[in-house]
Amino acid sequence: MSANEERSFIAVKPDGVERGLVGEILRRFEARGFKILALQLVHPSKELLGEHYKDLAGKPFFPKLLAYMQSGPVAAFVIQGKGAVKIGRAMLGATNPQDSAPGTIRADFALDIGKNVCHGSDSVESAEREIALWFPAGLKPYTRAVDAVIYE
Ligand code: RTP
Repeated sequence: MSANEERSFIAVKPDGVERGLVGEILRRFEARGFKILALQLVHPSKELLGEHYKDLAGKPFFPKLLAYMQSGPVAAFVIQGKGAVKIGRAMLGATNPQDSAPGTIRADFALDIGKNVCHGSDSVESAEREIALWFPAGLKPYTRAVDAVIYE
């Protein structure tokens, strides 16, 4: 896979869906130049979330996190493009919205860590794992003429 084809898994969490922020968040990634490679509204099972957040299983906030993530549908999507993982995280902002830099999604739309609107993969390896988990049927790559204008 070329550098321009790096992928990240992004999710708008139930609070973001409830607040009607899906379009705004997708818009930001599209405007930056990323290709939306997959897009789905998911009602995640406890099993899916247990796997997704398996590194956090021992944390005191884990049960609250699972309840939050099951409080409504999640808008799951995959972005593709140069620097997708690092730029994706930067665009979301720090995990705790109290620390997020102005202009990031969490700073612009959230106040509490337990209602921080969105998720983004933290490494290329995590992205691969999360994409396989949330899109088990696989992805269908497609070409975009505009890539010739976005990339040098
Ligand atoms: P995410 O996976 O959602 O992108 O967040 P992250 O990597 O930046 O942060 P992580 O430590 O993996 O935490 C996952 C999510 O758990 C919730 N959380 N609550 N102290 C708390 O109450 C607490 N700490 C974390 C947040 O929703 C965080 O995004």
